[in-house]
Amino acid sequence: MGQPLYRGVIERYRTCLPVGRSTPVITLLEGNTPLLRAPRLARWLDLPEDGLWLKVEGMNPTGSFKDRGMTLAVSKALEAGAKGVLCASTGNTAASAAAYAARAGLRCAVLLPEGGVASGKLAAALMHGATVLSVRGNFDLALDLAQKAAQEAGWTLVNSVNPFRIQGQKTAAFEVIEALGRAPDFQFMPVGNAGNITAYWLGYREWHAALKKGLPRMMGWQAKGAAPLVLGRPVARPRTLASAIRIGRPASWSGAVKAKEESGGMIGAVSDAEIVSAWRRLAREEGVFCEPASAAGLAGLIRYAESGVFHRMDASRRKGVKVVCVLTGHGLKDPDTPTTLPFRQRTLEADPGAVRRALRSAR
Ligand code: AN7
Repeated sequence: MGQPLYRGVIERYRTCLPVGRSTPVITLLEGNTPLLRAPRLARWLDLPEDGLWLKVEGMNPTGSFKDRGMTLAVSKALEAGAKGVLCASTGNTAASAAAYAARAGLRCAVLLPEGGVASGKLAAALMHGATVLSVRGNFDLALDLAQKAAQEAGWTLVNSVNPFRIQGQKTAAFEVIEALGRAPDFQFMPVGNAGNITAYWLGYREWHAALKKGLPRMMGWQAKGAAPLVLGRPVARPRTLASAIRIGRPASWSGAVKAKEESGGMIGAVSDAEIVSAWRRLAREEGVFCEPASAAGLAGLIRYAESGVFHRMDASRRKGVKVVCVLTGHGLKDPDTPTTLPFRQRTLEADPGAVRRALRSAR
């Protein structure tokens, strides 16, 4: 006999989640994502070869970490007899909500900032049959609208202000610990609405409470033009090329601050240029294509490493250091942003000589 079949995060972590025997389990087999070593980047950053690990959340069924929380939020909504589920989203939450609602046979409506959602995410929401509402305004305004509308219509809000979302998403921390055999020393990740950093910290703390083992320092990164947690105040008009984290008033503000403070971590801001550079480097050197927002965490790690922190660690400590970088979403969700970069793509005559000449000058 082989291993028992994997049945998604609710069944895998049932005893740690708020589900009962009668809760219907709506799953697309989310979770169980790879923790992938990144030896080239590690070497470059003065980390040991097995010191840098990528949590590849783009491998979830709808291409982002949102599925971990959505399996629980939609299962609980169905259990409670919801009329429908509703969310505001920069794209990934919408794609995930739409897919799980389809699976559950529930109605779904998504409020998106008009023109601010990557095409793969919009395509998914439409394909899964969600009612797609493009709001003339940014994500923060869409979230206000979604909260009011959910209350009025008696639909369930499945943004991360829904506590079941955070509960489901904490399972990623459990997986990291299982894969490494312990908690990492540092975890770098992007921060937008701040649900994910809140959820990881919850997961790490629960594990710590049970086993009294170590905790990571939580290193969260926002885009410079959308960095309310770094500025200490909301940003009215958030701007960044990383559309997923174009958020000016994070709903889980206090959760992010708590994660940072309790873990001895930090929340910093990286420029779009740093995000793009990290994003391309990851794709070229490690073969992992994430979406731009996901690269904000890696850009933060590069910034942190370049400040010499790892270099200055004494050799014995550095040898055992474990850094996790969470890659929250798949690059294929946002196929348009790469086309804005100055890549060279040549068109040839259908002629063997032309191909031969082109290969001679290939890198
Ligand atoms: C790829 O989909 O907010 O700090 O509406 O899609 O938990 O918000 C997406 C956020 C990071 C930030 N990376 O996570 C939405 C939405 C990706 C994302 C974040 C998002 P949070």
